[in-house]
Amino acid sequence: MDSFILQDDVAEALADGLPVVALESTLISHGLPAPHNLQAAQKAEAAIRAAGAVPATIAVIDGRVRVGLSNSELERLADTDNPWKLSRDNLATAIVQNATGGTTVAATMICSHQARIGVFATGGIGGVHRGWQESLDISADLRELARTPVTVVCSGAKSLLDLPATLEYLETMGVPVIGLATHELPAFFSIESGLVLRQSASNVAEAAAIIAKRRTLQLEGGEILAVPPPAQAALPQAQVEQWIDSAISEVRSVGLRGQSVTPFLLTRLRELSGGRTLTTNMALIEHNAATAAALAREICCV
Ligand code: PSU
Ligand code: MN
Repeated sequence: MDSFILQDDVAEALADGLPVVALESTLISHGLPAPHNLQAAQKAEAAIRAAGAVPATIAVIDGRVRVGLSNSELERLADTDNPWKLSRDNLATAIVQNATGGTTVAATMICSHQARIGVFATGGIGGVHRGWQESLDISADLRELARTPVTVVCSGAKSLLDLPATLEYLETMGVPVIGLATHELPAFFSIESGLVLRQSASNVAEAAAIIAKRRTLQLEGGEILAVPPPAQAALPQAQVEQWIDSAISEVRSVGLRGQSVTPFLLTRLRELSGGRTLTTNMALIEHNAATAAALAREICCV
């Protein structure tokens, strides 16, 4: 039994050299509350199709890596109780144990690369957590970006994280963070972060040229194309920081630790913002998907 399955339309597009964009699925399994998780996934796929590329959402369903999900498989993942959150460390175990789960940025990059898909869209990558000095919580996404040649189109890393430390870590690992028509790292919900990027591309054509040059030079690893959230949906950073500060002090007073901290913070941010962070999250996922499709078209046509 083959444990790595390409959906027909994805396989055909790849065989014909047509543009394909991978999508992660942890945002379905863990990142967004129902029914918004399924909606975000469907909207991202539709945005990629509308921009002239083929979407390939990646997940593990019943122990099989699926590159390209049917709508019923998307629903299946969204409905699964206790789905696995898959990264480099537990991907093989999930396959052997017939598990179902969402792939993080790290696992999606691994599967995309195996399927020969070079462009991948998501909301935000994992990163260095605030308080990393004590917890050592640094997402495996960062190490994956340093080793696997896939371009991740995203709005930076979630502002819950320690963004300056995340940027330092990426620079140390030699991962380019390329701002798309911006010289500032977006802070996920916000256009601004106050963090200056070392490089930017004026448009997707220039980004495609930079990526092609990196492959020619055989520089290992992938890159981040950092896309600010669309202006009409973006939230001011100062406002988001206030919500984060109060949510973090609640975490301390409740005494939460470990894996449960981030889901708690995300839920509280949604509540404190009256649902605005959720609206912004959905909008930027869709926008990044469309941008990734434009990039994939540039790459497949040069
Ligand atoms: N950023 C978000 N929402 C998410 C994630 C990141 O705004 O759901 C997910 C991504 O799939 C990312 C993962 O790859 O969280 C990182 O998890 P960890 O920090 O455990 O590596
Ligand atoms: Mn982590």
